[in-house]
Parts: sequence; structure tokens; C-alpha cells
Amino acid sequence: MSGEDKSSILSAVNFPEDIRRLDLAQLNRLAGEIRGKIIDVVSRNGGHLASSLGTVELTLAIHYVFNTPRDKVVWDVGHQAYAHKIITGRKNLFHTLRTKGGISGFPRREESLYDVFNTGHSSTSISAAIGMAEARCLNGGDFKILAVIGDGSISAGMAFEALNWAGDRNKNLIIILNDNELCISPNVGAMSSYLNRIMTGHTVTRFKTELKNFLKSIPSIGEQMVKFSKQVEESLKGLVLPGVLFEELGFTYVGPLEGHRLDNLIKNLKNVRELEGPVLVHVITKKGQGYKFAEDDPAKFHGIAPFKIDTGEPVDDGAPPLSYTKMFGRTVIKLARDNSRIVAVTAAMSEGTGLDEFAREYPGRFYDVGMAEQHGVTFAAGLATEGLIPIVAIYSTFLQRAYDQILHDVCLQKLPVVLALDRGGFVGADGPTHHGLFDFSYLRSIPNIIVMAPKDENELQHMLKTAVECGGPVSIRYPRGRGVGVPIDDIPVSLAVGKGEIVYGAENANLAIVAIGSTVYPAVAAAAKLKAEGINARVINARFVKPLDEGLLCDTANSIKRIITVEENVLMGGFGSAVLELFEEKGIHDVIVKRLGIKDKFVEHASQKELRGMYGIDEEGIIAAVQSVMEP
Ligand SMILES: Cc1ncc(C[n+]2csc(CCOP(=O)(O)OP(=O)(O)O)c2C)c(N)n1
Repeated sequence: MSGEDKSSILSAVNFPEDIRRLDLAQLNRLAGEIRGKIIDVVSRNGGHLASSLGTVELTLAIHYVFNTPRDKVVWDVGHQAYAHKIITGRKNLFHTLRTKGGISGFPRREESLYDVFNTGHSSTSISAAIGMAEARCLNGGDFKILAVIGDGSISAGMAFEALNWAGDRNKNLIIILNDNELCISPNVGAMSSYLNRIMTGHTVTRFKTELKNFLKSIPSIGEQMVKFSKQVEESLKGLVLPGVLFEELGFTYVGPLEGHRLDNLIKNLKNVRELEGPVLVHVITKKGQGYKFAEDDPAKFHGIAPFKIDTGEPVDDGAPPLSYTKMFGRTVIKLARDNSRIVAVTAAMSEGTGLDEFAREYPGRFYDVGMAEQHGVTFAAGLATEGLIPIVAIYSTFLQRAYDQILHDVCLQKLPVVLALDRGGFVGADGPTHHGLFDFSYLRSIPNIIVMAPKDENELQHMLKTAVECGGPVSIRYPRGRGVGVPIDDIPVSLAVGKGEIVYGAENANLAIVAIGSTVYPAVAAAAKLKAEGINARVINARFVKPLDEGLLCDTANSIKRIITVEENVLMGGFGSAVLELFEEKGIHDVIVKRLGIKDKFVEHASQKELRGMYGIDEEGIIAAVQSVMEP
């Protein structure tokens, strides 16, 4: 980037071979400079700050000791890999992080040889790494393979499955467990408690030494007792040796290591490099290390919008309109007040989903299951069998993990589980791993489920009320970010299931725009503009992807004959497809239908506004589509 201080160590570092020439003092200085760069860029572009600050020394030590890119490093989630990006040829592009056309916030094979596996969703690194290790056996090769995974991400089912398997295969594989005791909020679960006991295990080791010295000091029988205690040590292993769980699974356990001491990390990783078989290196780091505001409030700085470096406060001061997330959180509290059967479930995202306020108000009715979407959904199904109404708040993209659980455990049994899908549609800078563009398609094909999407934050509260009262599986998806800014009704009311509404247009309309969710307001704005051109468009807010308002849609098709559907979802199997299927089923063939949505491709990162424009589902895109349909 221009303006780089030429006297800095970083100015001479572009690739890992550059850092391998540095001495310890220089490496420590480099760590500070990299932190400065990360803070600077994230303060302008937003991003995953706290996790990336926590892994700077670990990243340097890995690239220092291992022969990357020949040796391969898989970063789990990949949100902690900013330092990795900076020292693997992307320093001069780092200012473009997460912006349209710029580098991604996650590892991308398309971006660099040093990114060996694309990530974004958690807990995949061990599976991917053991896959590479098995391939190395078949293909031949003697390179090292590392998976770097956090204590939150290792708590997911997939990571357990991979540990279970990798421990047994006995291939050379190094797992680095980056333990900062935090997921986004404090980590949960028995694994987390276990890791915590290891961290405080120094006390146990000290106790063992002290006990041995004490026994030795007892005249005549002391030495005998020490011998005896050695014999029983094997059986005491579980109590006194750190990492025995991993040892029992087949891994050589190394640690716990202080993750911000480069000398310590480098020395130990050099030893680890020489070990055979699966190894687990337990590294203790601090989330947000080196930036006070992030250290003090790592949850806030986990994924952060642009902020002022000197105060840690957002550039955008969070003024109204209310976000969908906030509206959701408030409504759940409101509904729970009147209905003691309502409980709430999150998979490690209490702040992100807006359930944090509910957790404070109703701690006994709130469950954070950790990064375990599959477990979360089936757990909710279990709650529902006992008469509770679980509201499961999971981002659209992460709910993809729990597809079979929704189908098999919730919908097949018609259980009253409410799925609240935040971040439906484009999420912006997090890109293809995080856009919630598939849920209409993956949900509407499952029998028994009601699928809805509100046009604004006020309708969201009414949909939630509808959902908790409908007595079966139901999903509501809503966008990332602020609401439309509409007035909020005091009391949420139940909507008629499967009924849409006409929100714009007169009787004599010559075209209908049938929109759902975030596309309703742009459709109304488009229709208002089109009026000046003599095009009378009716706009329907469909509200429900399933069941569709068959009466309204068929009447519209029969009387107006030109229909445009708009959705912030992939076209395949989405809302527009549902409308087409309806017309086919009802024998309505003399209608022109144009579907607007996302064509069959993964969508890159850019702002939500840019993406809505690029994919033609904003006001201008809708106007253009209407004009093309109206052309004689
Ligand atoms: C399947 C899935 N669920 C949820 C998330 C959202 N998420 C991203 S990072 C993160 C916490 C990760 O914790 P940990 O692995 O301990 O890493 P840390 O950020 O603490 O370094 C969560 C919940 C995700 N990326 N993937």
C-alpha cells in the first residue's frame, strides 16, 4: 500500500521466505506492525478483527518454521487469517479487504497458492487436512499439513468426527488448537471446560511435584511411596496430565503453549515438525491481542463494521432505523412474556442473532449450544416434543448445515419449531460463504413447513407472532442490517397463513410485480416511477413462499397476464419457481412470467447495495425488467 514506512520491517516482507531471514527481535517488531496494518484496514473496511489480532504470532511462527506453501496450512473458518494474507503476497492488496473486487476476508484458493482450502463456515479444517494427508499417501510426497482451529470451532460435530477418524488413521497431521476461551461470546460445552482445566493444569503439575517432594521427605517409607505413585500414575493420567483426551484419541499432545511468545512458539513448532503421526498442539492466545478495545470487548470486535481507532466506537453511530436483528430480539422477549412455552436457541451467535437480550432476561429459557447448528435444530425438536415452542435463531447460511435435521427431525414430525433465519439474502462483505441465498429453495421443498419473509421490520414481529402460534414447523428469513424505518406497531398480531397483500397499484394494472421480503419496497419504488411512463404496475407482497396465496396469484395471472417475481434468493427452486409451479398446476398457461433473482452461481463479496444492483433486484433492476416485459 502506498504510504508504507520504508524503515518498517513489514516494508521488506512480502512472502514467508522474507520472515525466515529475521531474528527474534525483528519478528516481534513485525508482529506489532502487522497488528497496526490489520487494525487500520479493518477500522475502514470492517471485518473480523479480534480473531485475526489473536493469531499474529502464531501465523508468523507457522510460516517461519514450516516450508509454506509446500507445507499446507488450513485455517478453520478463516476469519483469523489476516496476518497470513499480509505475509503471503497480499500486503499491497490488503487495503482492498472485503471490498468489491478486492481480496476476500477468508482464505481463497483462487487468491493465493498459500490458501490451500476455502473456508468461511467453521469446523472443516481437520476433515480437509486429513483428506490432504490421505491424498499425500496415495500421490506420494513428504510435505507437512496443518489445520489451525479455534476452541469454538473444535466443538462442532464435524470437528469431532474428524478428530475421531484422524486419530485412528495415524497419518502425519498437525492440528493447532488456537484456544482463547472464546467463541464469539464465552465458549460453552464440556470440551471448553476440559480445555480450561488443561490451561489451569499448571497448578496440577505443581501439585504433583510438591506431592512427590513431600512423599520423599517422609523417612524410610517415602521412596517406596514415590515408586508406588509412579505405578498408579498411568491410572491418574486422566487427572493430572494435560491433553489426555487427545492422547487417548491417538494424537500426541503438545502444550499448552503461550501463543504470543514467538520464541516459545518457534522452538516448540520446530520440535513438532519432527514428530510422526497425528499431533495436536494446544496454543493459548488472547482474542483482540494488542488493541485494547478488542481485548476488553472481543465479542464486539469479533466481526465489526468500520470504527474509530482511537475510541473503538463505530463510525456509523447506530442511529435508527432499527435493525432486523434487534427487532427480532425484542419481539422474542415480548412474545416470551405472554407465553412461558417459548424458549430460544442459538448456535454460538447470541449477539449476532439478537438473542443476547433474551438471554439476560430469561437465562433459564435460553440455550447456546455452541457452534453446532445440527445439534441445535434436533435439540429444539426434542424441546418441542415436550410441549415447548423453541425459536431457533441461526443465520441462513449456517442453517444449511442442519438441513437433514430440519427435514428429518423437525418437519417429518411436524414439530412446532420456529426457525429464525437472520442474514437472509446478500450479506455483503463476507461474500460467498456467508450470503443467505439458498434458504427459500432448501426449505420450501420440505413438506409440512411454512416459509415466510417479511417486507419490513414491523412485519417481522407479526410473522414471529404468527410463527409461534401456527403449531408446526415454520421459518422466517430476514435480511442483514437495518430495517426500512417503518413505524412499529405496539402489539404483534398473527397474520393469515398463506395470504399475501396488494401493496401498490390500481385495478387496471397492466403488469404485476410479485415480491417477497427485502424486494417488496424496491418493487413499490419501481412501480411508482413506472407510472410516469404509463405503466400501471400492481405490487404484491407475497409474504409466504409456502403456502403461496394461490387465490391472489391465480387471479392476478388470469386478469393481468404479465408477472414479474422478485426475490433475494437463487432462482432455482426459489420463490419465482414456486409461482411458476403453481401456474403449471392450475393450468394457467397464457401468462408471461419473468423471474428476478440470483442466477446459478456463487456471489462474490461487495456491499449489499452493490450486489442488489449487480443482480438486478433493486429499484433500477426491477424497472429494467418491467420495461423489457412491456416491450411489444
Ligand atoms: C458453521 C458456522 N457457524 C457459525 C459461524 C460463525 N462464526 C464465525 S467465527 C465464530 C467463532 C469461532 O470461535 P473460535 O473457533 O474459537 O475462533 P476465535 O474467533 O475465538 O478465534 C463463529 C460462531 C461460522 N463461521 N460457521
